[in-house]
Amino acid sequence: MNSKTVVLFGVLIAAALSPLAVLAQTSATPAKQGDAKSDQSGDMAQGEIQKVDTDTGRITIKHGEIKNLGMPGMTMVFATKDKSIADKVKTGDKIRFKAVNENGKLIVTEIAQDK
Ligand SMILES: [Cu+2]
Repeated sequence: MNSKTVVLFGVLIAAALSPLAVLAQTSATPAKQGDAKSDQSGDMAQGEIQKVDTDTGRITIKHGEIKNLGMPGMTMVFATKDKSIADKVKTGDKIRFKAVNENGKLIVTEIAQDK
C-alpha cells in the first residue's frame, strides 16, 4: 500500500461509517427523551426565588430553561401544588424545581435548594 491508497482507504472507511453513526444517533434520541421524562431530576429547572406569597402559595421565580414546558428563561409567578412548597423557600434562594402545566396553569410540584 502506498500512502495514497492508505488515505483513500481511510476516506472510504469514514464514508462507510458515517451513515451508521448518524443512524445510531437518530435511534438513540427517542430513547433519551423517554428517559428524561421518567427521570424526575432531568425535569428539574434552575431558578432563584424573587418573591414568596405564603398566603396564596404563589412564588415568583427567575428561572432558567424549563425543558418539559418548552419555556426559555424568564421571571414569572408560579402556583404551587401544595402551600408547604412555598413555605420551604425564601427570597434569594437558589433552587431546583419541577413545574408542570395543569390545564394551562403552571404549577410547581417539587422544589429543592440548589447548593
Ligand atoms: Cu417562565
